[in-house]
Amino acid sequence: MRIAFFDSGIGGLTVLTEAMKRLPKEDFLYFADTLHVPYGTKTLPEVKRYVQESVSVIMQNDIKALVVACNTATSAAIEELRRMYPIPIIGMEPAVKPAVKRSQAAGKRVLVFATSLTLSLSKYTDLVARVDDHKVVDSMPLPELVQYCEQLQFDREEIERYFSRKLSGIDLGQYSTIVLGCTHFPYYKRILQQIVPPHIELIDGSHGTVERLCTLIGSSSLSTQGYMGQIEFRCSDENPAYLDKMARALDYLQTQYAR
Ligand code: DGN
Repeated sequence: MRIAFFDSGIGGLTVLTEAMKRLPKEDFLYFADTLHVPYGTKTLPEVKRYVQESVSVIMQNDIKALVVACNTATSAAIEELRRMYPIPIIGMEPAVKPAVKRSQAAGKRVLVFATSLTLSLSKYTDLVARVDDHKVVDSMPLPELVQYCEQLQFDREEIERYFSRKLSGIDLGQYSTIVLGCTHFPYYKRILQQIVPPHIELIDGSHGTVERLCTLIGSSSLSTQGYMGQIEFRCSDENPAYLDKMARALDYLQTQYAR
């Protein structure tokens, strides 16, 4: 049986890339809701409905676990999904907790990048309320970055200009950590790392999510031979050009982040 990954678009491939390293013998089904991408600028009822529709298609396959590889979809719908389906369902959580710990040690603040919807929902605001005793967490929505990513816009100068506009007027020296709270954002980790002061650490939730997946399916094996399984790509509008885009995006991630 396969493990399914789900996102509105190609963002979840950043999590799949991590899973391919930790579970090199597993087969995966990756499903993108291309009919409705992006989710981050839509309303909560809309996103709930789109997630339900996509997951009902995914569940028609033989699936042993589902990774909701999208922070927005996780915040909007994961509780309902867990009530509906009797398999392990793992979501994303912005890595605010480790970031706050680190910032306290450094006497600095934390900046969270995510979609507008993720930042507005109680899953995120409750998390911050729980872990941010000293009020060190700031946040910023970066909806355009999802659009850039969906267009496979990885041109360094263009992205640098975008970040300069977004971050102008912000004293980055006050931060120890930037949390990438959207699965589309790790595509830009390299570029961002070169823009921000070198002491800033960029962290995302992929590693934690994949660790949780390994625990829940009771399996993990590190391979020295690379990924050996099969991946099927699907998208809700069944557009062959998008399937090709997914393959190119995964290629990009693997060359950028080969470890
Ligand atoms: N990749 C999604 C996330 O992690 O929130 C957001 C993409 C989107 O649909 N806006």
